[in-house]
Amino acid sequence: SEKAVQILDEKGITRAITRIAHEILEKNKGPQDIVIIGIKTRGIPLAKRIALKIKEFENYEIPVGELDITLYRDDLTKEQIDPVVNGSSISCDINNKIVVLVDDVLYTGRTARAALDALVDIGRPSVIQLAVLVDRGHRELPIRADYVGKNTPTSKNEIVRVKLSETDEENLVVIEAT
Ligand code: 3GP
Ligand code: 5GP
Ligand code: MG
Repeated sequence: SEKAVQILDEKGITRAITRIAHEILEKNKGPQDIVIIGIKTRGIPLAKRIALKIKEFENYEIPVGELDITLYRDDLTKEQIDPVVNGSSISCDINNKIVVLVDDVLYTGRTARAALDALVDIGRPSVIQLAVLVDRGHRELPIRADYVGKNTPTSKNEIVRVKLSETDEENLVVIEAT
């Protein structure tokens, strides 16, 4: 790959996840009634890592669910990409729960919006919050994250490559030019 700039190494990712776990506990005054839901590929290992940190801090097991949102495109131009929920998902009860959605990268906000749609179809959470490892900017909808590992302004022709040992056998985040 061309020029890649590393923005998080393994320790940086772990510190970000540790901080987010503390922030989730602080904002919600403890681990009760929280459900963590990872979005498709890399949101899922991140969700599990956050839940594991909370288990370490509080000896409390938070349920972790999964949501599969894929990109539906009617043609191949980026502007036509619309994220849609792919089949059924989420095995845990979200009624009256504090749902923390987790994704690796927040960009336009369209994936988060599709996730909100899916959640309100499934149940009626008391609160929905959003945690992301990287916020790269360029929102196209009124969506923001409650918990952010790293705010990283990008240009639209860059991509943020997130590698996690569960899916990629190493832990790092780099920005690449396309
Ligand atoms: P993820 O499934 O872990 O989220 O969107 C499919 C994959 O493509 C994502 O993996 C993400 O890592 C990667 N990706 C890289 N750049 C982009 C981008 O600009 N938009 C989207 N939607 N995905 C990207
Ligand atoms: P959004 O829907 O907010 O535009 O983008 C969020 C989703 O698209 C996330 O699930 C994320 O995986 C993916 N995405 C968008 N931009 C990037 C990026 O630069 N890098 C990575 N890894 N994923 C991205
Ligand atoms: Mg993602």
